[in-house]
Amino acid sequence: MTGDSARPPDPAPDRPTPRGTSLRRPLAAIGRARDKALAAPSHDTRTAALLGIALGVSFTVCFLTGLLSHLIQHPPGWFHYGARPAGLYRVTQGLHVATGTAAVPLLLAKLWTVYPHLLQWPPVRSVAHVLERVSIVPLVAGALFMLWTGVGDTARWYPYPFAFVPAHYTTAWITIGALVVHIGAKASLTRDALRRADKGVLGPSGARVIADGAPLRTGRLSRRGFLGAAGAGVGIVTVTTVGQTLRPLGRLAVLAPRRPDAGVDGVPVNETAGKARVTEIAGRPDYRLTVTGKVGAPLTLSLADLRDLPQHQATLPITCVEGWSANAHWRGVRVRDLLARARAKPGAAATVISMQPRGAYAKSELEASHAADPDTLLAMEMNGRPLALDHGFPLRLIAPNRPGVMQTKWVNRLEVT
Ligand SMILES: Nc1nc2c(c(=O)[nH]1)N[C@H]1C(S)=C(S)[C@@H](COP(=O)(O)O)O[C@H]1N2
Ligand SMILES: [Mo]
Repeated sequence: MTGDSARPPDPAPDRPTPRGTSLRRPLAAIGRARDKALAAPSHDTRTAALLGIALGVSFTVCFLTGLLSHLIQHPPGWFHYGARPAGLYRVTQGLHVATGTAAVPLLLAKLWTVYPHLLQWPPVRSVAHVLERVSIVPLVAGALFMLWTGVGDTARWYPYPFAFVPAHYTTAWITIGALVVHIGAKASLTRDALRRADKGVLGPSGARVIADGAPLRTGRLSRRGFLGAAGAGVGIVTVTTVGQTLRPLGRLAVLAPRRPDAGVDGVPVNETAGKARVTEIAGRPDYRLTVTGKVGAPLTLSLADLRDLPQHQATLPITCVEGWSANAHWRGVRVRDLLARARAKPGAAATVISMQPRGAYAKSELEASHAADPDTLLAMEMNGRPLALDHGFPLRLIAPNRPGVMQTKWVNRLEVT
């Protein structure tokens, strides 16, 4: 064995401390265990590089689709998101959850691959090396936090005292920043590891631990076997969850928190009327929809008035940010017809307000592009039946290309802005 990574640990014998002799043995034992681990292909640089690339791709897609979803829900002034294509958000958010889910087995495999490298001695070699080491802390902690809170959110599991959205969003930037630094630090090593067609095994610094052509120890998992197991892990978690949004695989979605076809009238329910505390108020016979704000003629409409207006139909998905989505057939009044009737200016936007007394999703903003779209409805029917109470009876918003959290249920007010 050659190379600095294979050097036994040096507990600085020229500075004897009272505990020096007692530390020497365990350090040497750790060094031996590390070298033994490093000799396995599942811990070598090429394995780490291949897993790193897979993780880099999945985290990048996950970050970009997550950023898009955040911008749609909290749009800064410069950001405008169109209503078309109608199913675009379904694809990007499906990708967000699928790539985040796939990253779980990849990250576990990567941590397994590199853990012996974290025991290298001496721990510090150069400024670049220190930077690279330090960047690993937010990278590993951030990645674990993102996947834990993200997977938890898909199951509506929040076992922590802080709010999910700001924590998940802020940590995303920290993690992606650390990832960029890490890729910069590892680019050349990765390139070298991938170029090498031989079976020599590289230690943490790229130094040869086992010479080219030397037979690898038998009885160890081969690189192909280890990567195959990681790939199988990705395949299993993907096939058993992606059906929550990819309808043909719906039956296989046994690990998905939601089946897209299981729910009231064939569509899942996120917040029930009971939880939203609208059961009593939504059923009142004196229900009225009001259209107010920047309008020439404010409207107050009963359910009978709404039914007398021209009705339109659209097939549009509900796409929950948590990853599930389901198509439904909707029937109701066009928002743009209501705005025109109230003599709102062309190009007006609106706030859609529900009867729900409190909650982050009790109202949503409708951009001009969505307000003007012919398929943006205040629906009274879903899948050929009167809207169920849990789906937003008596009136709910349904619009193309929009996160589920913004498809406000139990609507009783449009405030034109
Ligand atoms: N008023 C109100 N509307 C709401 C919600 C809510 O909590 N309150 N939840 C939203 C979320 S997160 C989703 S995914 C969709 C789900 O609609 P569904 O329950 O009819 O499937 O409703 C949205 N509309
Ligand atoms: Mo949702």
